[in-house]
Amino acid sequence: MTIQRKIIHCDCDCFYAAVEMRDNPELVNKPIAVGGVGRRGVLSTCNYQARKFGIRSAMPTAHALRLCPDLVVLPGRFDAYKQASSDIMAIFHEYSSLIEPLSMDEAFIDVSESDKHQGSATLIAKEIKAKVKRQVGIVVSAGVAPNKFLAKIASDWKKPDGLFVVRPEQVDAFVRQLPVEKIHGVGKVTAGRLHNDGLYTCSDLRDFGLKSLISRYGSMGEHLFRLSNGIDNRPVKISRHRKSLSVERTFSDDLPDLTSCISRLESVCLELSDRLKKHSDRNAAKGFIKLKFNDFSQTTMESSIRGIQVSEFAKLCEQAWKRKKMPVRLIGVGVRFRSDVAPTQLSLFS
Ligand code: TTP
Ligand code: MG
Repeated sequence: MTIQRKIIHCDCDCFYAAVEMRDNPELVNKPIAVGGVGRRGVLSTCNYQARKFGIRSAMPTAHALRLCPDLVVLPGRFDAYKQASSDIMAIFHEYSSLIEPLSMDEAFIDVSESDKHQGSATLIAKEIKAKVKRQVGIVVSAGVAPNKFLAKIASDWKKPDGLFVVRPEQVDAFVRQLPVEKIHGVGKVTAGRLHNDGLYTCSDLRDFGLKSLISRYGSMGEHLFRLSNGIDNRPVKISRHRKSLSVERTFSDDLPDLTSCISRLESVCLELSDRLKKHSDRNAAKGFIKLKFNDFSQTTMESSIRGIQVSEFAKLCEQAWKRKKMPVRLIGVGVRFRSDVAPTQLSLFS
């Protein structure tokens, strides 16, 4: 049985390089890459200008420089990428609570239940693209389809700055012409075996038939048959492993100065420690504060903490406030958990 959903897959274009171009417009019309500059350095990614020279992720930097001697290679600023990533994910969360991040720059968003734009996933995807561009300054490519398999292929179809939609009635024709390499789980080795059997496209897989696929490829054969028919019932899974927890409060009147911010901090911290009780199995490693000023700009500060102590958040608050020294409309406090406790792993054994 085919379950019909409305899934959007979003993936940022040349993500690390895009953050670098956003923060330094001089780089915009140049071929740039992010990666190791040393003798054994490897590139994490490069912008689309650099791709014209054949430069790719995971390519040795020295090789890339031979292809394009003018390539600007930057060392990478992971805090900036993490910040951009969480800003982008926060925008996705405005459209659905069913979000499955796959990496820093990509996520599935299930909008089946959304009533925005009369439920048009295409219009929602357009709005998400525009909002991320406007608020974060990063270009996202999006794919819209009735399932995860096709949404992920669709987001890649028109990159960069792409939006590609596979409507339910188009699934059959779209899938038929797909090369087997596009199927989730088909790497070089499986593709080689399929080619040896004369199977190059999803249409070939269908014609080969379920029985023959299973006898040649075991359970993988069934997977191939299902996807080559455009059937993928995997739900969008919310990541169960929460990385942080925070509480935010917007004040009806702006807090005019630091003293008034600090006087409100205690009750926000109390709420945070209350919410943390549900996560007593986790260790908070870092505390952070977010201030949104009355011009809507915002800033965050974080540091290591031992428990939720108002005095520690007050110190962060002071540092953050001094960056702008303006009236504050919102205070957020939160913690980041240590990553070494992994409930998802433990549950495998329970
Ligand atoms: P991708 O989404 O795979 O690539 P991209 O965003 O740079 O480019 P595209 O437009 O094709 O989506 O990966 C996201 C980020 O992850 C990328 O900007 C850098 C990092 N990354 C690595 O560090 N090493 C790698 O080998 C790859 C593929 C990505
Ligand atoms: Mg990307």
